[in-house]
Amino acid sequence: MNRSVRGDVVLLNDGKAALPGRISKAPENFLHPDQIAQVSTSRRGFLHSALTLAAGGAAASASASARAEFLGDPNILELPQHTKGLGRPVAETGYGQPSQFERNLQRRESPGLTRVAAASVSFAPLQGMFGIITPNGLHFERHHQGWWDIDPSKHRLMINGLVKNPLVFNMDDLMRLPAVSRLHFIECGANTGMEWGNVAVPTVQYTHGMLSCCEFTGVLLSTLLDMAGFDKKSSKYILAEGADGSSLTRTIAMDRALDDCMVAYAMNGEMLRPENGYPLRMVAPGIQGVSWVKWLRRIEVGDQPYGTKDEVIHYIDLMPDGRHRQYTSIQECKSVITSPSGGQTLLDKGFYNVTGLAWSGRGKVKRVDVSFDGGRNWETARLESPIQSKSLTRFNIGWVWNGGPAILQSRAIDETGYVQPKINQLRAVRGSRSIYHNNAIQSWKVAASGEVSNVQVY
Ligand SMILES: Nc1nc2c(c(=O)[nH]1)N[C@H]1C(S)=C(S)[C@@H](COP(=O)(O)O)O[C@H]1N2
Ligand SMILES: [Mo]
Repeated sequence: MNRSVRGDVVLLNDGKAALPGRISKAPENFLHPDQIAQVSTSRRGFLHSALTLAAGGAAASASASARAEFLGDPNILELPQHTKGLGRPVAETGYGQPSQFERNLQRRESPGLTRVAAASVSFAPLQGMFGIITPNGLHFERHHQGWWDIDPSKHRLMINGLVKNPLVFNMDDLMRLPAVSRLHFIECGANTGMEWGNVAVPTVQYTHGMLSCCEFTGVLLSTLLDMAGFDKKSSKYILAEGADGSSLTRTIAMDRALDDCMVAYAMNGEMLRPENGYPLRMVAPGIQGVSWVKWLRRIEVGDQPYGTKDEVIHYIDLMPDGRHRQYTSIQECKSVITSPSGGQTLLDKGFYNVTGLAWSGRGKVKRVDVSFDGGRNWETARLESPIQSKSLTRFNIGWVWNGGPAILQSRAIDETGYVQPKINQLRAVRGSRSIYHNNAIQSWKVAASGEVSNVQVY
């Protein structure tokens, strides 16, 4: 490499620092929520509209933000009202809201996916988020049968099955028990599922946005199972059941249940949001999202897997030989560059802080490598702290765009030594008819025009 990186400053061959380039935001950042419905729902139409919007956005930003002549810049010379006048007293609402200028950063339903009644999903806007914590209002949502705001005074959690003392807790009882707080990611098993085929979903919000990471507070499942006196010899599994109409029920192996699963009532310092399972949800670290049962009302201890509909019909992967993989729970090591990413446009040559997220359902992220040439050469990115087990890890790396075409990729390695695969390596084993557990390396192509798009590199 003909350059060196010191902190965030990239020094070129001549020892000068590269001027920072600018990025226009992904197309959905320009859309008003009402407009998204107007985007064509056909796959090709969606892609086309997204690219058209991206191009339009680039043109607009390029003219609006041409480098200001600092000399005579009225933003410096003229004292604005907010410097001269009285500010408002404390915020109007007791619960604060983001700046009005940030209101287009929203979780969104994919215009390319059809909502079937209340079976719905909204994606987190990863391209506009920082660090590793997902703000509660931007946490992705996935509901099989809609969401509810359940009265906590009426909510109960039952522990039954192979236990000496079946128990029923109300929320007050639960919240008096020894509590733990832990940082964990949740990823829907279907995240990045469209990429199994040849569908190029245009933005990182829709390729990877069924992913979030919060500090959860609650009671370890082992605490509850001990209180109920579970039968240590015969009990091998638990079944978690939700209180919504989807009859969502998932088997979790006892060793995992006892290891780090928890029954959580809080996320990021406040009670769970209704759409994320208020007042109680399962937190199953490293395991696919579907097992994080929301509105959790019952845990049954058993001696064999339960084979529920969400385990034998759904959440199975069709293999090339026609058989299905079942009980695939762990989210393997994965990463994605969140900026620059699909739908954004690089407006100038120069320095970019390339940033992204890495995670593993098996422990900590050990290393993230980034390539700017489609995987021929790799450089090691900086990992930001904290690096926690089964949590998101933020990575950053400096890059100078020379104005030519480039392909950006990230490849994560976890503490078990597992290396995130390329899409063709994954397809060689799993075929292309799966929906779930696609943890392949994501490629973003930067065109000479600066437009960034989703491509698959074999
Ligand atoms: N009771 C219940 N729990 C549920 C679901 C549901 O529909 N009902 N959806 C599951 C799925 S498929 C996922 S990916 C996660 C999504 O959690 P979130 O909506 O908090 O992001 O919740 C899981 N738990
Ligand atoms: Mo899911």
